[in-house]
Amino acid sequence: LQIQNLLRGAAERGELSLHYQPQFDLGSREVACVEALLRWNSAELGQVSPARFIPVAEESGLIVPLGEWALREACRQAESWRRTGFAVPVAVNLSALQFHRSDPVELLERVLAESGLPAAQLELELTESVLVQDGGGVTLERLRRLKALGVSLAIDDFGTGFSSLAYLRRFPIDKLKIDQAFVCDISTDPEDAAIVNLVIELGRILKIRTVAEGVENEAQLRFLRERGCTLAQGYLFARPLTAAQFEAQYRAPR
Ligand code: G
Ligand code: G
Ligand code: NA
Ligand code: MN
Repeated sequence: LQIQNLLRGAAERGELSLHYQPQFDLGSREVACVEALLRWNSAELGQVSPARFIPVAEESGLIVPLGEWALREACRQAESWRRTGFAVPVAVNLSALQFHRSDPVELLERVLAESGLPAAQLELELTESVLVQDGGGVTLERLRRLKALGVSLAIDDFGTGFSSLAYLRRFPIDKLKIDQAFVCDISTDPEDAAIVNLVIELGRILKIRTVAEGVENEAQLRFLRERGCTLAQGYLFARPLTAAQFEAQYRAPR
């Protein structure tokens, strides 16, 4: 409850920020996109881990304004980079509550217009919990309208939720993020290896890009490259970085 009360005013007190973690193309080895991740530096509690405050935000509904803050800030930052010749698509996490409780299409239209960021430079990461609640086709309708705006859609933590394979055919998905729980032991555990293989193969057949999350070592990378995974994200390449760090490391010198 203390966390919840402090979190309520966090944006107004300027305690929120975003960190940026790149995804690398396994073919070209270049940064393909960057995921924006919320950080909270509380005046009272110090740095609070998202693993602690995101669940509180989800339960209390605070994720709606927090998520909106993150979306707005990520679009502002990406547009500021783009205008100065550093165009990198940004991926933003959208919680199921944001998607279902209010109209995400209206929000996206508003934030894109306000920031000036071209929609093609924005990706939304949705968890499987977004897709399972398909109240009479409302989810499909919203996803189609988001796609019509020009944003791309990724399924986050793929394989940990309840999505059925049928969703992949029905919904206009551009990218599958293979959860780090499966990636962790791919080079030693045959069952995890088989699951990751299948997801990569599924992506190839359905023409959906695949991203391995939580890549930490060369053995995992070798496995993913051999199997034709499209992209990788993880500590082996980069930790989540501040905007300044990300720019300093990945912006080509002018
Ligand atoms: O940043 P870290 O990798 O510790 O993130 C922990 C969790 O918090 C992840 O599940 C991540 O998806 C989630 N998360 C981080 N930023 C946001 C955000 O802006 N919105 C939502 N809904 N989840 C976020
Ligand atoms: O739910 P989501 O996938 O958006 O959250 C990503 C989370 O995973 C963040 O908390 C991020 O800090 C963390 N993360 C990113 N790369 C790695 C990694 O290589 N190893 C581990 N253990 N965690 C990672
Ligand atoms: Na993820
Ligand atoms: Mn994510």
